[in-house]
Amino acid sequence: MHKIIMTLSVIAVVLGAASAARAHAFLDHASPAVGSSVQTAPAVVTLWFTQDLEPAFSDVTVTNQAGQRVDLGNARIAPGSPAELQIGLKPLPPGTYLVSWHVVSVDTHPTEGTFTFEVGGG
Ligand SMILES: [Cu+2]
Repeated sequence: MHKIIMTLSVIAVVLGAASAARAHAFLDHASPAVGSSVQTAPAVVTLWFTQDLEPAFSDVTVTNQAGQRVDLGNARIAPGSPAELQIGLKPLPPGTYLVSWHVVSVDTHPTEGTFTFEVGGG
């Protein structure tokens, strides 16, 4: 019996090491896409990460070229999709917008980054 317990704990350690070695929550893709130019102003920015997020410590803001917030301050993890972060937007005039995100993945590792997208004026 003792031997079985020892074997199980070795397996647990190996599995733990494997999951710790996985990448942290980096941005996988976003909508609007990173660096893209869209003709229609989006109502929401959605970011998909490579790992599930810790909701209490994950946030995103969107600012215009003057540095003013244009998001609605309602960042949230999408229901049923724990690696997906969303935030609503005010009506956006043409311009370039900066998306700044900082998240903590479920493995407790913090990551952050920025990207821009452009709303075209024609
Ligand atoms: Cu990590």
